[in-house]
Amino acid sequence: MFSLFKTGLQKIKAALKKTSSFLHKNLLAIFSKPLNEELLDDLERTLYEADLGSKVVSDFLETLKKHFLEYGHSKAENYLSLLEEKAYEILSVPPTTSGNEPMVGSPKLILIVGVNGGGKTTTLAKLAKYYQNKGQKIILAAGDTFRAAAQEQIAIWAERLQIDLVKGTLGADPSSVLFDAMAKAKAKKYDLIIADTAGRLESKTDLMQELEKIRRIAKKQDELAPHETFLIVDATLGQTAIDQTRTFHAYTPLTGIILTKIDGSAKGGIALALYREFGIPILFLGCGEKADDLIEFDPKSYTTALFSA
Ligand SMILES: Nc1nc2c(ncn2[C@@H]2O[C@H](COP(=O)(O)OP(=O)(O)OP(=O)(O)O)[C@@H](O)[C@H]2O)c(=O)[nH]1
Ligand SMILES: [Mg+2]
Repeated sequence: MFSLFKTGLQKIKAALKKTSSFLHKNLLAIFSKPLNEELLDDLERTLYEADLGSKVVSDFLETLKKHFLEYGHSKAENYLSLLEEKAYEILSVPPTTSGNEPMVGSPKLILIVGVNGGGKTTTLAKLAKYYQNKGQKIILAAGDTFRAAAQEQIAIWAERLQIDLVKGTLGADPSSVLFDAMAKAKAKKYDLIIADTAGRLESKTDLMQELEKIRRIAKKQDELAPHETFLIVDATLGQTAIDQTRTFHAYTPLTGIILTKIDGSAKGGIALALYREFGIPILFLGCGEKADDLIEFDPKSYTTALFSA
């Protein structure tokens, strides 16, 4: 029967279309000839352009060379399958952090962090809807007290999704907003607090240290908090995402990464690059501006989509 609802694989294929078209077209052209040094250079360039990152690129090159030495020239399709298998193998290595564990203890706090304009507030709304659909009682904490518009933006989402919100006042300490939200969540038996934070450049030490303070204050309410810290990364940034992740992880241990704007990007390989580098679970992909534009990250669907035509 014709279905209006896309399956997970269809959604991820659509979201990764730009990246997979780019990879497929270039890799097929390269693999149609017997491998030689010049083609390996072209191959390396193509893989870098899809933002797979240096570690994944060398994993891929090694896999191909090994196959070539053992079996000689193969059909292009075989090479593509080899890369797909290798990508899946990379994503199958156990993560180094927990990441989106089933809700234990309550209320649970998810802290949303990332650089300016990466999609934090929009993703927070998408997550709120996602967990709401799973039957969780949710409260949002408007921890971006830096921009006036930020409070309004989260209030609009809360209203639209019919989810409770603890607002802050402009210029207030974001920790205090979080503290109030956690107190309310405990008293009123919420399952989950999702806390927004202001955008911060990873190079601004004082702002990064503010994250440490936010964590300290959260621990006054619950020593296990924040139970999750999700870094929101704009996929269109490419390799900059690696540096961002490294710095954020150093100031506030991350338990998960959500890649946004994957819909407009030919740099969808960054998910693989990030996982290879840090082992922090990639949890979701953001693929648009609406509350439903959130795809649960599944390594199998991702690798299939990445190497599909
Ligand atoms: N195409 C697309 N746009 C997105 C996605 N996620 C967020 N956006 C858009 O990106 C812009 C910034 O999103 P915000 O959620 O305000 O980003 P932010 O990180 O909260 O920004 P600051 O609070 O200013 O640091 C908005 O126009 C969003 O609609 C996505 O997955 N795909
Ligand atoms: Mg925001």
